[in-house]
Amino acid sequence: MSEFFKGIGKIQYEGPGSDNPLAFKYYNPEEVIDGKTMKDHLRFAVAYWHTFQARGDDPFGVGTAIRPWDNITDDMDLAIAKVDANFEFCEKLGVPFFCFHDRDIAPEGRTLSETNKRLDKVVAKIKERMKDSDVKLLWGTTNAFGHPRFVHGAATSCQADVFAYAASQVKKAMEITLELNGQNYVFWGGREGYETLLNTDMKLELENFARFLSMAASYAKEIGFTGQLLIEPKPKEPTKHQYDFDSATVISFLKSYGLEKDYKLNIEANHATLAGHTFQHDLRVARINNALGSIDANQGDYLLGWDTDQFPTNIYETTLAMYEVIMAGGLTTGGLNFDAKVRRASFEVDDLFYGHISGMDAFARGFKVAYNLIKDGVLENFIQKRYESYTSGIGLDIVSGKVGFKELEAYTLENGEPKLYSGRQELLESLLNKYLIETK
Ligand code: XUL
Ligand code: CO
Repeated sequence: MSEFFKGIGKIQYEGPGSDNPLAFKYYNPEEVIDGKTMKDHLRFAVAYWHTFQARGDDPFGVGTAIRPWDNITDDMDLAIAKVDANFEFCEKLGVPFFCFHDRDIAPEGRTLSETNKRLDKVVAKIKERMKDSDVKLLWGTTNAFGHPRFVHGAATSCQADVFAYAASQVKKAMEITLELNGQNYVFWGGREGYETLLNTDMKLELENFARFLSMAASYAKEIGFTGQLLIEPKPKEPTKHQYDFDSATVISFLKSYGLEKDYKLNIEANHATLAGHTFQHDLRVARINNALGSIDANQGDYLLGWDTDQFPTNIYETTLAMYEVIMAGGLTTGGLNFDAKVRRASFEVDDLFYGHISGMDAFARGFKVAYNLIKDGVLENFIQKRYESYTSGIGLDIVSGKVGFKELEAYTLENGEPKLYSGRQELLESLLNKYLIETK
């Protein structure tokens, strides 16, 4: 087996003092915090599509990437070689998981059965590599948005035969995810939305979408897939309006169609910001609804209106994200998947390593800061005090459903104008900064 990333060895933890660009400064995989290693808390994953498929092309120019597999011309040989590249890359970085779309690992054939045979070949190769590797599959998914047949959507297509095609594709992708012991299965509705309502039966599309997800959940049970099913919200791009707009919309959709027991959410930072929320907001909405499943770890550019999928480096945001994760009880079957790509001008292989190392360090640091904030009760104690009035007297009567408008009017007439207290935002922000700067 040939080595693809020559000259790059296993990435080691060297600590904050290190200036070695190919070493971790904050991510110490074996460090135990609260009884668990950092590796187990953070559960990083490499995204196959960005790392092994993306070429750096954009609407204005062709790909710029220079990759060690560029000389392989046969597309199946290339698919097999990329499996080796994936395992070598994950092992060198010490990343325990990877994630893929069916079409990332094997190119489509002329028919569905030829395509499925190609998938089987690559899956056999992945299984063989898994035998003597610790690298596992975090989640599998289906690319039901790239091929022209999905021009009007997949589960929400106006054509029933396209709905059927998408179902066949998800069926197979679920089977291979199970075969590879994948811990979750993700649905991201890349074309499940609309360009114009002038030609759209929105009610039927939403109902069909729910039917599709219900069939998927039944099939998962039928084949014994016990992993978590996840929906990844995104408000727009590629469609003008995507049905899985944000956490709140997806949770309400799931509840409307009785699917909330079968699905949780995969929250992506840059999707939350495209929806006009912070990353923390969408994670919080998921957390309080017991729907936080997994995370696509990246960041956007606040000056750009599209999904730039950059490696996460903003420690303020990784801290607040990990705050929600810890408060939710950890990632359980989920992980931090780097749905992130190097910039077009970062076309060398080293850049793939730099991107992942900086993302892993940013989340490791964010995790520690968040852990300390929670351990010291910095925000939670304040929040508890802020809402204290609901724990006794009239507040307790409100939350326990003992009073209605008449009793509340009587209370107000008797007690008069409420005394108000400061929200102390600036104080809390300065405390957060203190933890960001001083956490060891
Ligand atoms: C697209 C996106 C996808 C999903 C998986 O914006 O995030 O790559 O994560 O289909
Ligand atoms: Co994503």
